[in-house]
Amino acid sequence: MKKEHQLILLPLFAACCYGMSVDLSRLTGRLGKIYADKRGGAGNPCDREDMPFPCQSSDECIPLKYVCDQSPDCKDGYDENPDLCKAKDRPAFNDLVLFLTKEKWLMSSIFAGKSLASVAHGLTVSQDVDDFASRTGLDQKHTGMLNAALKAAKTGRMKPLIDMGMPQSSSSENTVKYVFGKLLDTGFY
Ligand SMILES: [Ca+2]
Repeated sequence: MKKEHQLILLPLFAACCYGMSVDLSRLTGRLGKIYADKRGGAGNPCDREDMPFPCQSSDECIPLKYVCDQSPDCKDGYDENPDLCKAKDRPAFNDLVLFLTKEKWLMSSIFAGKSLASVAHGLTVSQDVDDFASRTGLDQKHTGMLNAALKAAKTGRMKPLIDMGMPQSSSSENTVKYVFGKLLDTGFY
């Protein structure tokens, strides 16, 4: 992959989490999955280096710079899909799975009863908390907890998070602040 494409793909499909270095092979794997999901095959069907992004319901391929530039370039408009464009600024799905695995207290408190994959996917693509609650079926009580947790991270007062089970360690606090900060910066709360 050309270096210029790597530079564009980094912000588009991944965000580095809690000090992990960005692993391009992992990104490529993720792209492969996205492409496979989209067209039912394996790998990226767009083999021209200057037009590597596949539209969803046609054989069109477009340059990455046209993805999420607020102007539809694919006939089906997939390049401006709200989920896709939200995900480009969010931590990557795989990074969120690692985060939720490490911060188990989140899964047993706020996201109790939900699957790791559905929470990670919801956090990646949802426009905001209400959209997330609707996608994942989070009930009112737990949606309230999620709002309270995001508010706590926003104000920097971590007590509500500790009450929800967050370990009192700088490692957990920094990790949660980083990931929640990414959500706050992208309109999730
Ligand atoms: Ca576009």
